[in-house]
Amino acid sequence: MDRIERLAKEHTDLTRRHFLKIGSAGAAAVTVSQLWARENVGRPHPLLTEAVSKLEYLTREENFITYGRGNPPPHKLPPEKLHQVGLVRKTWQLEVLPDPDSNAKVEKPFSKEQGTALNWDALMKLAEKHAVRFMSVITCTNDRTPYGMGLWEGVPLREVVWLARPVSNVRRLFYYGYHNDDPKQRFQSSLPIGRVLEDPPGEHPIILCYKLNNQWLTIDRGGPVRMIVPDAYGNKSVKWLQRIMLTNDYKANDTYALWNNDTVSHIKTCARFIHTPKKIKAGQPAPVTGVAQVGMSGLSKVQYWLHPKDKSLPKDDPYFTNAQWKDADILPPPKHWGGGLPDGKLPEVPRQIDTVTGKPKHWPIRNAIAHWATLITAERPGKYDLRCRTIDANGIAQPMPRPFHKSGNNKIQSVQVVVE
Ligand SMILES: Nc1nc2c(c(=O)[nH]1)N[C@H]1C(S)=C(S)[C@@H](COP(=O)(O)O)O[C@H]1N2
Ligand SMILES: [Mo]
Repeated sequence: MDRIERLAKEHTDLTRRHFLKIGSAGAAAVTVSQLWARENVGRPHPLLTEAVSKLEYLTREENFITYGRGNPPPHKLPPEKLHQVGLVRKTWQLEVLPDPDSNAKVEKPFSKEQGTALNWDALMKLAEKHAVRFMSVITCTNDRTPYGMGLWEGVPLREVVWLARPVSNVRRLFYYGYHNDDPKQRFQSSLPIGRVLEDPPGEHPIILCYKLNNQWLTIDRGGPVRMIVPDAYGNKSVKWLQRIMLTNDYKANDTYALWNNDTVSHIKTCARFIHTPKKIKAGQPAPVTGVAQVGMSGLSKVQYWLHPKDKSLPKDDPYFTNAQWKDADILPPPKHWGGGLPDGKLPEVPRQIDTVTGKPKHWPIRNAIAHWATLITAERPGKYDLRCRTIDANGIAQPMPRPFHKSGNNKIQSVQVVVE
């Protein structure tokens, strides 16, 4: 057995034992994001151990962490209201207009007033020709935890932008969703037009997204249609999308910018624990699992460091660059992709999955996640701090010195392990 196989077996054994202990008390599936959410509020959950065997690469829709501002937030509106305000497929409309506060010129705007807004059928018509699918992670700039790892489907935004015939004075676009017709409740994001019109090699287009994990986008996820910006933090991926403005304004007029965030920050590479043992026996190996977020700088290694609490920490080395880090194993692509896909099988994802072999073209996938695992051992009883970090594809330790957490939360995580 190689190391990964042994680990997989260990996890199964561990899970089985745990199952026997808890009986059928709570066999609900727990996902990575839920575990993290619990940990964030300081309540580790007894199902943690069980969850290890339930790790799924793609997050099920219902297990995403949901964000949506508004009073009430759009996903809490009753069904009749959703119908009335264009938040069901039948009544949804998208406007693409020149910004009235700038001199942008657009020849064929999609406008409700002129009866030319883009509706669901028109979007589906575009989808027949232009639909793309890709896997990417949603993470909030301000949170340590990915909100969910999705397989998204949509029409590249540029297809609709070109149909609106922009002719001059367009440098950026900004966009927002339904907000109870109250400007104060509007959640807006913006993009440079250049990023919309083309993609760096290996990067995916920004899409008008209507499916997650091969199912229509639910209202919680921002349906019928949301923006998905695959290389940005979640705030660019506006939900309940209804209006896009083409503008000559050169500033990032994002709602998130007003809240002191760096809105053009790319996703950061970082590692987090999923399962760590509270207590282990001296000299005996114990399994640890985690997840790595693969950001703009890629991922080459996940590392961990077990440090006795009674030994002092190195001075003037807040990122522990001189510590005795050891390599963990980055898990290979899953056979079962999870996410509620039937049998865990992916539909065609030609951008990321080789259509002949059915395997990812690159691994790990950028702007996505990778699970990792390792066995830890300690000879001497006592209390230890277990930490994890990543080495990016440029060979640089992440987090690198970066006190600016408003550009994306990225810290070395530390948990306690007792050795008996
Ligand atoms: N309309 C709207 N879209 C929104 C938001 C919002 O408050 N309103 N929050 C954004 C932020 S800050 C994040 S992190 C993501 C979260 O996406 P999720 O709810 O699908 O996890 O949604 C983004 N899209
Ligand atoms: Mo966010």
